[in-house]
Amino acid sequence: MAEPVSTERIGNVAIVEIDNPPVNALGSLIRQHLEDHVRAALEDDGVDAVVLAARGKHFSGGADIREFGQPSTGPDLPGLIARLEAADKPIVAALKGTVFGGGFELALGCHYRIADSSARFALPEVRLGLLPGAGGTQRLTRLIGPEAAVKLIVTGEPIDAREALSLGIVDRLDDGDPREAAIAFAGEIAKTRPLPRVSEMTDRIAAVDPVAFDAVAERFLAANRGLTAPRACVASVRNAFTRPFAEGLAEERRMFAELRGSDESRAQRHLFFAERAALKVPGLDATVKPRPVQKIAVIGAGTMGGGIAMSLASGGYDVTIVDQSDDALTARLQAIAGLYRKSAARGASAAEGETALARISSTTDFAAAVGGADLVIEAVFERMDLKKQIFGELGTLTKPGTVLATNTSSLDVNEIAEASGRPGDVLGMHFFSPANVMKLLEVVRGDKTDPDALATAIEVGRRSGKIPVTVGVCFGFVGNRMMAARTRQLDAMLLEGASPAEIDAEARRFGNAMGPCAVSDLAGLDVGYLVRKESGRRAYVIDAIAESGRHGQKTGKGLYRYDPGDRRPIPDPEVDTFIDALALQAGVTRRPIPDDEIGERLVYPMINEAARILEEGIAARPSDIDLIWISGYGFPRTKGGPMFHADTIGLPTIVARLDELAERTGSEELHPAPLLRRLAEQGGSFGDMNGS
Ligand code: 3H9
Repeated sequence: MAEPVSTERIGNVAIVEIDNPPVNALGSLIRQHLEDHVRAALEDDGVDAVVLAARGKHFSGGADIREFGQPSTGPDLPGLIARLEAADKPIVAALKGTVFGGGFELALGCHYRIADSSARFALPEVRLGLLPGAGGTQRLTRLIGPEAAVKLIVTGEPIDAREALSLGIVDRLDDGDPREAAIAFAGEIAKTRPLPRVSEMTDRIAAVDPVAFDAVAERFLAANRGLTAPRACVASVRNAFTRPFAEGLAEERRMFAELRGSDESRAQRHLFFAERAALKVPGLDATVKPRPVQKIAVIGAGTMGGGIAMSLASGGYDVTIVDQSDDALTARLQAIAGLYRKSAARGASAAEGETALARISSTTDFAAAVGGADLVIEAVFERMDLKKQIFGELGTLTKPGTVLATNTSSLDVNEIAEASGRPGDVLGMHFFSPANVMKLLEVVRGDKTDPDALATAIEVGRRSGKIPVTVGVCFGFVGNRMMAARTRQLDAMLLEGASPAEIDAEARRFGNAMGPCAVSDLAGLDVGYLVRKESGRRAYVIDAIAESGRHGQKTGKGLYRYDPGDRRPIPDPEVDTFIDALALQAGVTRRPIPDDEIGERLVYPMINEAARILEEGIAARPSDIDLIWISGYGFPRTKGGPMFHADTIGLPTIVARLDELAERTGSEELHPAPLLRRLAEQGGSFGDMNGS
């Protein structure tokens, strides 16, 4: 095995190089080797300057996240960085690719920074529920000033090398090899003194207006309400200009340790790995290559078709929207152009919007559009007969090898696949509304889907900025099937005595932005009603309300009522009276339902359904289910998804409550799934099933 850190001597310059693929994470072993190599170089009388470089594409992705939560060995990163900075010989960082988190902090401890144009800088710790904990908040603030620093630290957004140069993060940009450039530079400045140490810089923090700073910070915090880490980031940047360096550093370290142990950070770290794990699909190894795709036809000019087209265009694909109606196509293209204008007005790049728009065309010529496509995505009404007819035509009109995808949200993909006559090419690509915004893509693998067709859908999703999660065929797949389990409980609770406002209040307390009743009114009660009707299902209360003509916000009345032009839900006594009558008919005596019972019944039945989904192999691992609920259904990120949350509560607690609820309500489906009961009895967890 190659040495994880090595030293090479060129003249009076020592090049200390990290080699820890894939991202040069700074785990304990690397820190120990770095410490040893740098010390040896500094102690060597023949060395006048040191270059700190890294092999591979990336300088460093930061601290090794896998080691968080384990006992720490070797020198800690803040200490190592402090010793580099205190060195009496110049240390020059040679930067390229990812310079993230602890990797960025390491570079800030060097005396000079040279980068090539591939370098991207970020302090993304906030996205893991953390703050930069190796001096990043203190040094970056001193280097570029509090307002620029707080933006980088609270958003976690990367900036490119050019911006880093203009902010003063980088001393020199060189389009050749940054290692070579750093060696040459180190030779030039080897004898120059004093050494610039960021911790000693005071220019940018000398005359800060704290009121102006708070105003800027508040803007960034507004988008992160309810999260702890962003507030800690702001507090720490503030320390950088209000307290001495050593105090600010100690406080940063204290906050970092506290956040690292929090459920909020554990949940976000889990999601980081969940996103990567979801791309590893069982049965799809690295030898399976996606089919080449450039031209994509989207069938259906509805809102969904338009949103899908926008996502694909931003991924660089040429998209043709096909519909029978010229008017529908014209209206959809206008709507799409309007959405791009709106996002440009909100700060997105207008040029990128125009480029994406130019990639979208439309036609009523079905045969021509699908005949030239490498991938076809059908996004028409949720009706099996219609979908089968379309796939029958696609089977003959498309080229061999064209991947055929249906955007169905619940229908049997195997049945649709058979209708095409070439089921190996067929799968589901279930986008979520609004499809240009929502990250989730459920990729539905049919029984006969070819591995390379599956790899194609995953790749197209990934390039289009989605989080593709592969699932198997069943009614509603993973997300909507669990949602249906929740809706059945919601409906039962409405009948038994809970009001929509009580249910929604409990969901908001849990961390949802909106409660499920308000969401149903927003989406339209008729939508769920029609889906259930098509599949022979019924929600006793909600469907009766929909049938009474109350369809939600669009009719001014649903589970709530709405004042004209106002989207705020207002509790409606008419709804109570309506449900009272339904309960009477059903022989149910209504009762107040305690808040904690409402909370449990909104979440535990979903967890139970998820356990059945895992038993059936519809989802490959619990973390895939978490990803689906976080990226497609607004499950609070800080809870890490339903399966992670289940582990946090403790499976025995959930099983005991489900047993009680099943007993009291007589509901068969509330009996704990065998997998859930088994895990609870054996002291296991869903996390164990993720294999990490
Ligand atoms: C930190 O630095 C704390 C400090 O402030 C203070 C410390 C005291 N650790 O994403 P990819 C793995 S917190 C461990 O597919 P890409 C990843 O899981 C850290 N593993 O590649 C995957 O493994 P696998 C702050 C990591 O090229 C493989 O590398 N830093 C780490 O698309 C490839 O990853 C961050 O938050 C890590 N830090 O993107 C950066 N990073 O093959 C997090 C990656 O087994 N990382 N892995 O699935 C990223 O944003 C992206 O991974 C990166 C590369 C841009 C680096």
